[in-house]
Amino acid sequence: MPIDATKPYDDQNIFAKILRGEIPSQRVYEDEWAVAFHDINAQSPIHILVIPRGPYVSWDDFSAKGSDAEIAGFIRAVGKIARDAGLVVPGYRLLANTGRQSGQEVPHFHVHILAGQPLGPMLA
Ligand code: IU
Repeated sequence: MPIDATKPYDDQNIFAKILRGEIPSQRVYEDEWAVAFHDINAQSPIHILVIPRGPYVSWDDFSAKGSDAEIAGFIRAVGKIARDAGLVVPGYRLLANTGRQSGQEVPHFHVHILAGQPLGPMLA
């Protein structure tokens, strides 16, 4: 069920639980600002989700309320994860669904890193 991106943060959402280590995930990276893990329903051979440590519902929430340090730290982490995974030369796609019409399901801001095959047109 897609979420309303304007609703308050719910600290019982599944990614909050993953962040706190209450639910297992296949972590590939973590630092002060971000945690990354494999998507359980991968849409491409490489499908990594990157989440900020802070409590933000969506891209809208994060970009409006995140501190400059959190935003910079998060963006640098996304770049580093892709770089360290060797994705720069073959290429990769970043995706951040926001709210109902995008299909965002989990109400903790996340960026999808998709790679490992030709990804086709944007809305396919
Ligand atoms: P979305 O942008 O909110 O639609 O993406 C949520 C993603 O979270 C989606 O690709 C799911 O497969 C993924 N996911 C997950 O990796 N682990 C989970 O426990 C749940 C969803 I629930």
